[in-house]
Amino acid sequence: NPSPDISESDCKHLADTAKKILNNNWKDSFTVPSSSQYPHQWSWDSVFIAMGYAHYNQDRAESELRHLFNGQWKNGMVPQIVFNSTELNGDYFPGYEFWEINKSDNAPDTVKTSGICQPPIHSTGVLHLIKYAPNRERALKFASDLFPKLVSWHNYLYSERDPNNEGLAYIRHPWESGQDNSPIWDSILDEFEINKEELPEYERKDDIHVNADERPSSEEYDKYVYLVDFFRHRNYHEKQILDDNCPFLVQDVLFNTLLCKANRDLAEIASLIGKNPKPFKESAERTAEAMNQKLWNEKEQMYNDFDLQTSKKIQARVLAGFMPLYAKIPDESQKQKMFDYLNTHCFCQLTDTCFPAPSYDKSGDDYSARTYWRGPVWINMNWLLSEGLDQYGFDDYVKQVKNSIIQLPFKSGFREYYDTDTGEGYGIENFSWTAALLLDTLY
Ligand code: 2M8
Repeated sequence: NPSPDISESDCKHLADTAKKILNNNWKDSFTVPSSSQYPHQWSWDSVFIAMGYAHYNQDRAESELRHLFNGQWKNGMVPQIVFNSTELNGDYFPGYEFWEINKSDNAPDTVKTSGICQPPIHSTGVLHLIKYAPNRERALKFASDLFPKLVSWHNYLYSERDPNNEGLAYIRHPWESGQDNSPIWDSILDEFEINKEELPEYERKDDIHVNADERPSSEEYDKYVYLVDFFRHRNYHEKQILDDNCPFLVQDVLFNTLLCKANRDLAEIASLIGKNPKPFKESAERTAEAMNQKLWNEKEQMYNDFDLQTSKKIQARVLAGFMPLYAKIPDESQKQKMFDYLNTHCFCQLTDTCFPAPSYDKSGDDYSARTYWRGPVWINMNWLLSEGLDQYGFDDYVKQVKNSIIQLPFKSGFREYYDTDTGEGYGIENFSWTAALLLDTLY
C-alpha cells in the first residue's frame, strides 16, 4: 500500500469496489470505459484495463485484447473504437454508421470499428500480462498468438504514418492522441476554417451524462467531425489524406513515447517466445533518437509535439511533455531538467498540498481545473508518470504520484478525472481505467 494515510482494510475495500466496477462494465468479452458515457470498446482503455485484470483474472485480460484485435484493420491499424453491436444506438456520437468505414478496402469485413487509432500501448500491455499473470506459460502462449498482430500494428505506424521515414509516427485527429481537447491542439484547430454548410449534420451525445462545461467546446467538436468527414471522403486512404493536405498532422510526444516503449516491450516479448528481438530494438532506438532530435525543447525543459503543417514545435506546457521518461528516452541531463520543472507549483511540488499531476501547467492563463484534458488529473497519466520517474530513481515524487492514484478514488470515487487542488472528481463515474490502474498500483 503506497498510500500512508489509508488503512489496509480501506485499501482492500477500495480494491473490491474497483473489481465491481470492472465487472459491471464487462460486456461478455470486453470492458467498456463506462456503461453510459462510452458504451463501446476503446483501444488504449482496454490495454490499461487488461493491465488491471492481469493480476486476478487472466481470462478477461486475454479476452479484452483478443476482442480489440479482432477489429484490427487489414493494413494493421488497431482502431480507436470497436463498436458494441448490442449498443449501436447507445448514447455515443459518432456511432458506427457515421464513420462509413466500408469505404476503405482496409476495414475489417465484419467487425464494426471507427476509422482512426489511439496510442500504441498494446505490446506493453501484453508484456505486463506475461510479467504479472498467475499462469505465465499461458500468457506466453497468448503473446505468441498475438505477436504477428502486434508486429503488423507497429509496421502500420512506421509505414503509413511516417512519410518522411523519420522514426516518428503522425496522428491526424486529436482523438488519436487520447487527449481530446488538450491545449496542444489549440493553435491548429484555431487555424483551420471550416465551412459550416459543408459540415455534416450531427448531434453531440457526450454532454448527456457529463456537465457540458467539463467537455470540449462546440467549436472543437465541429473540427473533430470535420476531420472524420475529411477521412471518409477519402476512403481512409492514407496517401490521399496526406496529398489533400489534411489540416491536422502532428508528431505527438505521448503517442511516440508509447510507440518507442511498445517496441522495447515487443523486443522483450520476441526474446521470450523465441523470435528475433533486433528489429524492434532498432525501431525503439530510432524513435527515441528522433524524439530527442526533433521534439526536445531545451528552453521549456520538456518535449513538445511537432506540427507537420507549419513545420513548427507546438509549445504547450502539458504533462504529456514529461512522458518520454516512461520510455527512458531522456538522458541524465534532460531528466534532471524535466524533473526540476515538474517539481514546481506548475505541476504540484513535493511540498505542495495538491494531488499530482495536473494534465496542464497550472500557471497557464488557460489552465482549467475541471475541463477534461485541459488541467485535471488523469489516473492513466499518473500511472505512466510514476512508472517513468521510477526508472530514474525519483522515489519521493513516485510515492506522491502513486498516493494520488489511491487517494483520489478513495476520496471521490472512481471518476474519469480529478481536481488537482481539491481532489474533487469530475467526468463520468465508475470509470474503468481508474479502477484497473488503481488495482495495478495496489497489487
Ligand atoms: C475520451 O475520448 C473519446 C474519443 O475517443 C470521447 O471523448 O468521446 C478520451 O479521454 C480518450 O483518451 C479515451 O480513450 C476515451 C474513452 O475513455 O474517452
